[in-house]
Amino acid sequence: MVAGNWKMNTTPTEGKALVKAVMDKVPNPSTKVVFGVPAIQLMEIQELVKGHPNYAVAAQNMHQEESGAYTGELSAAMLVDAGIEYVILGHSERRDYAGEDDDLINLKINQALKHGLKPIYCCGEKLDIRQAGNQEVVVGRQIEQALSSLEADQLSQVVIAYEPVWAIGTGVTASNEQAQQMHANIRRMITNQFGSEVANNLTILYGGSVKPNNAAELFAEPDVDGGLVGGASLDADSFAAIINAVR
Ligand code: G2H
Repeated sequence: MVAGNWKMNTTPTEGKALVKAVMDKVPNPSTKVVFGVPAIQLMEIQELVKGHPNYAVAAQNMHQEESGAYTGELSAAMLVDAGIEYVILGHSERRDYAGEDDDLINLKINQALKHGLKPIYCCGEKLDIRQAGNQEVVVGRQIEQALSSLEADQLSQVVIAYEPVWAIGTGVTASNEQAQQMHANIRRMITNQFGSEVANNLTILYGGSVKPNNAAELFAEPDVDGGLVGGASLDADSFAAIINAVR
């Protein structure tokens, strides 16, 4: 899978043009391609990808409650009714700017799954944690808190994105070995908790400065099943090249 996370970029006009350009360049991707678009564009972009087997849309966030007095929020039911297939949850920017933690993200994941919406759950360590060599403990704890209450069959609907915070938007990418090591560790954790069938079928994306010039190498690692792409998903040529880097 290759998922683009546009973050707070593109106007609706620019967003439509970007999706059309990507779909023109890669009419039949060999992998699932997801556009993570700003809320205001969800329905229009969904119309553009509707009916295509390998293109889908993700919301960038969602509220954990059914409905009610939560000004500015989107519910899982709204997203599903609009035809949206995925929702990005727990991105480090939301952890930082909106104070989201894994207990809250766990509620959101459960709410998404209850409505048949597939969460793309983001985890990853900050630089000081990596420098202290504690990344596996910290990411392990994040995953345990966010996913522990799920049943094994629900895991088939979940995508995990490992995004080391020090690599996000910085131009610094984790080395192939660092990505592979963490992805293998995540798969091991999922094996222990949910069994090897669930773990082997799980999609684990790498995120953090994925670019056309590093995507193929990262995706060639055995436990890297694709990418969650920020900056490079905003340019049709770059995003198309990253999609085509999936083998
Ligand atoms: C990480 C990534 C997309 P970028 O946030 O989620 O962004 O590719 O710009 O580092």
